[in-house]
Amino acid sequence: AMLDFERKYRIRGGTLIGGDLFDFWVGPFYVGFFGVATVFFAALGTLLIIWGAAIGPGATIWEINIAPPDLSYGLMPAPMAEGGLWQIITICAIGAFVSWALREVEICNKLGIGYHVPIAFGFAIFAYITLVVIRPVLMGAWGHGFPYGILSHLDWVSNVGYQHLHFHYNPAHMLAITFFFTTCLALAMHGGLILSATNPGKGDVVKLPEHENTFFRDFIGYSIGPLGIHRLGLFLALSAVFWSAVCIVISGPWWTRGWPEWWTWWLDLPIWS
Ligand code: BCL
Ligand code: UQ1
Repeated sequence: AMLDFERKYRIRGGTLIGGDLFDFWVGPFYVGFFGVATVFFAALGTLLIIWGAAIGPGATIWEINIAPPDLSYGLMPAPMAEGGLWQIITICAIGAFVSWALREVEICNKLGIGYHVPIAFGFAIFAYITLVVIRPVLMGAWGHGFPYGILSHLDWVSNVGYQHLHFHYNPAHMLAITFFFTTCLALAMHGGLILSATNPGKGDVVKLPEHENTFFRDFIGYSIGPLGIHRLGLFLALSAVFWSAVCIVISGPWWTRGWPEWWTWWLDLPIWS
């Protein structure tokens, strides 16, 4: 059944492409040109993954591995069974992710709200494109992309990590991890605070932002506020993904040695001598 506010907000327009052509809903889902595009790319990509799994060696889901072409292919298209499949699946993945983001934009347009959600998703897409397009292009071969497989992509992360001796010394990786962990801290505090205010216990009334602010002012002398915490949360989460993309795009294209060695700039500071 359609909720009354759904009926109210199901208005025409706000599409980026195709005018009224796909401007309709299927059940609860808005379709749009980009809904059709998402389904197309996702379905094609999934079928190609199933094909890749079928021609691959493994017998279980863990062994599925659709690898990028050998480094010797450089930035050329490769034969299907030798990485061409990976190349087309990558195109389908990017097509599906970008279409999904643009469908979010169309929904924002209909509602007259900001583009925060598609922009946030855009950061995740940017991290993925950094891994499978930007860094491989900068390094001159699609073979630097990561393989599509549950265990094989873990092996790739480990191998690329150890190629740089000790990836924890990568300063951008440090920042990314710190932002990921701080995001968890912020969401745990926020979730806890909201639930504490809205679940006062039997017979007591629900508490409002004044109580929330007062808790944190009593506790640490500062409250960022109920709107501020969401700005902070978005900033922390986007920063985590942004610095992730940075940490991998500088590993190889810019810094080719072990990451511990990068810190010699610190030991070389004139203040020590
Ligand atoms: Mg490390 C990367 C944390 C140890 C080597 N590492 C990362 C980062 C993150 C991290 C900062 C991955 C997140 C990311 O990119 O998000 N590493 C981390 C932590 C430790 C750690 C916390 C730890 O020890 C506690 N790393 C190590 C060790 C090294 C190492 C020391 C191995 C030996 N690490 C590497 C390497 C890499 C990382 C190499 C990276 O390449 C990676 C990185 O920075 O990549 C950018 C970004 C998010 C995405 C890319 C997801 C994109 C999602 C897309 C757009 C949408 C998908 C939709 C989906 C298919 C739909 C599904 C359908 C639904 C189910 C219906
Ligand atoms: C906070 O200050 C606040 O405003 C009242 C919230 O909104 C409900 C919160 O969820 C949190 C976690 C805080 C505290 C956060 C900081 C950074 C002081």
